[in-house]
Amino acid sequence: MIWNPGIEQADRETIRSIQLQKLKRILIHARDNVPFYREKMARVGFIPEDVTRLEDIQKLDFTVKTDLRDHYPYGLFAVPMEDIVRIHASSGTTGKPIVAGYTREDLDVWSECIARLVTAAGARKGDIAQISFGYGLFTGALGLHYGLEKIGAAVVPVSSGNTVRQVQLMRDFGATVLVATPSYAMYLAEAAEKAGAMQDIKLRVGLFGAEGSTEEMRAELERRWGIIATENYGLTEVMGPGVSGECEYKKGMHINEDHFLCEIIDPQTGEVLPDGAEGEMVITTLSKFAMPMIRYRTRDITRIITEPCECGRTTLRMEKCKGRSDDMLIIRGVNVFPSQIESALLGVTGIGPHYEIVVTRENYMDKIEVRVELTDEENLDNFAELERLRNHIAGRIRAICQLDMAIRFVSPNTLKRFEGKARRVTDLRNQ
Ligand code: DLL
Repeated sequence: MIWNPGIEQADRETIRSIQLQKLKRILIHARDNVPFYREKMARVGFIPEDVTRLEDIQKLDFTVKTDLRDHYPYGLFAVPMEDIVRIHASSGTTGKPIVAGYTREDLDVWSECIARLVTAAGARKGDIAQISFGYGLFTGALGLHYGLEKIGAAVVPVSSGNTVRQVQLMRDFGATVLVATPSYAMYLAEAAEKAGAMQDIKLRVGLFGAEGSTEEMRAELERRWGIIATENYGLTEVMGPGVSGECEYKKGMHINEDHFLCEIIDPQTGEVLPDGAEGEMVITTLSKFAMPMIRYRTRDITRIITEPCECGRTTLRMEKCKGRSDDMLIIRGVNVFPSQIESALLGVTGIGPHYEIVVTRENYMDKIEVRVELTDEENLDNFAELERLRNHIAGRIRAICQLDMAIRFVSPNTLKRFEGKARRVTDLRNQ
């Protein structure tokens, strides 16, 4: 089922003309109402009324996270405060939070974007959707909440935490859709298995997102829950979830192109790359009136897929994110994304799906240790088996990352579990 065939199956020319018309409108709105954008445009003599092609936007500089921090909290809002009806924020790891405001129309657009994506993933009227994202300033929970209600699903706003009770509610309420981060979905699966509840759970679809996960992690989640696990993408700065999401074919995330104009750039040089090339995603919001974002650098590394999708939607897709450019580890000069290590680990028999990566520096040499849980406690004393497993894992990692990493085995259920976004990397090199 396609929620909005008029847009999701429009021909490319129609999409581009909608984008152009909306781009012009939002650029004018940004210039007229946000001094930051007015100055940005004035510096290069940019006149929104003169825009005739989508590519004209390349004349403008990028907007970056520090621009939002510098204008904390409301300095990039483009409407009077009385027109703002919702405020969200993302905590970030350092510094001031990133704040996002929404007008009533922005909220309607948000629900529409989510309605399309959850429908594409297979959610329907009649589904019971357990939302296990944390409710609060985080955009994930309320974003999915209103979009799922819009399609007629019954939303169960459980929020995150209290994992044992989550499993009980999932069983008792008959949840058919689970909304969570992939890492929390994995933790919940373990809890459901431990409680012997799996056979009574009716989940059908997983709507996962807010953090990266590999195909191997997806396969593990699908196997454990017996579901189809889909992924969606977004960020607070431009809306929250709702930018893009997978359909049932799981071949990239369909972009809501009438609301987001996406470019891929070389993260080093800022040069715009052709469709298909890997680089950093840059997003311009085409419909967000409270806080337009013009050429926002997401730091997320992905590529745009233009080949038609079997589902019949004509929208461009973005590939699963490889990681964030600022998550990339440089180990003895070699670039490594944590997602590559995850790919190497998942699916290895004898270890669980949780892991931690610890980076240190000794005598000017970077050292990286990967900690994994054994599934069988008894193997901790089986030297021969541990050596075999260690060599096997180290070999898989070497093949993918071209690096040697130390592998440390720990007892089952001892690594940290996450209820929201997982933090798997500890980099102690600068301490
Ligand atoms: O995580 C919005 C969201 C909520 C998306 C729920 C999907 C589902 P922030 O907290 O601002 O917003 O974090 C945004 O999270 O720039 C990516 O680095 C990362 N991220 C989000 N979705 C994915 C994904 C929400 N599917 C940041 N794959 C983004 C990889 C993702 N990374």
